[in-house]
Amino acid sequence: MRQITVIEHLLLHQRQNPMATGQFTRLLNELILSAKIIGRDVNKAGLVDILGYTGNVNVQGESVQRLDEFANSVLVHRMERAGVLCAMASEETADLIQISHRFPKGEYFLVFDPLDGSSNIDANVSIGTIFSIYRVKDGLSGQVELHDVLQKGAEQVAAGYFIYGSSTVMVYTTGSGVHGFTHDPSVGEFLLSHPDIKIPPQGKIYSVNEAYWNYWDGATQRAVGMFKDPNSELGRLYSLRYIGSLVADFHRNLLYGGVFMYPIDYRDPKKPKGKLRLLCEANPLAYIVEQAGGMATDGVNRILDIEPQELHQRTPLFIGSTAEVEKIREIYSQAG
Ligand code: AHM
Ligand code: MG
Repeated sequence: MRQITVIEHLLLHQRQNPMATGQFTRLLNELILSAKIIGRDVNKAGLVDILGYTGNVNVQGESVQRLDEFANSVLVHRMERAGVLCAMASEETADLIQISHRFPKGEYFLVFDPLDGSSNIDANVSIGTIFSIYRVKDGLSGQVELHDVLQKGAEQVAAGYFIYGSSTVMVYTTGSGVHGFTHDPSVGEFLLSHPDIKIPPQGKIYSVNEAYWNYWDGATQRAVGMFKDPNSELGRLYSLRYIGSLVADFHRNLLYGGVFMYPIDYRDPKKPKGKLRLLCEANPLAYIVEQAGGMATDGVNRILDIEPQELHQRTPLFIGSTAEVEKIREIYSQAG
């Protein structure tokens, strides 16, 4: 069987795909290489103890970074040198990451969560890197300001994630469907394994941290309650699946159908909009789910229509199959 790599796939779809420019291909190549490096270190995370590393210093006297810091530094280092970005933003960094004057700049703005779900690393749970790409005005030079690059999610030109699990998988969209590629270590390439992914219109899975039940408002409790009631309008009893690693929960629901929820809760008054971040988590997954035929909302608004005000803005998130997300939106709209 003919095996197709990500870049071949991008170029094959060149005619329909205006994203297959040299700059964009370069950007994607650099992201893929970064993910291979991150994936390699994720896979050997458990060996750190066996090899006798202590504290933060390894046997060579080099400091051993936490994996999320490592992932962040790999991405910043590689992407800064790619010559295709005007700026970057990372979940790990408070401000915009400027491209040094030593490197050429390009027309893209990259946002990423370098290692989402990293608190799960020690238990061998799947974790992931999420990315979101925007094109910005030409000719941005010098210091890039937030207002130069902040755009709503609907303006994304590409988005995707790498999931480091039983195998490493890359899922991405450039606006013409969602495609998945599995890393084949024997050839060192991501090969097309999930062409044109479509999320089932209704699933059987709901994913939410139900321990926060007492901290939810009535509408959220009603929305979640619906999945435990086989007589609800959705007409079936659901299964609860919650890994606590966004990429892993999202990826499973994308393939099997269902809904992932991270609603507002009132545990922490400092987080009145939930935990997840609009730019590096909600927007890229919302773009993917819509391209796969699903939906993403904050309960009221389409995620991709939210105008971002700040880099690390948080948002409630309901994302997945249309039947469930529509129903949740209905419940919130009735609650006013
Ligand atoms: P992180 O970016 O600090 O890793 O946090 C994000 C993670 C997501 O992967 C996951 O969906 C969520 O936090 C789980 O949160 P909770 O433990 O509150 O259920
Ligand atoms: Mg995260």
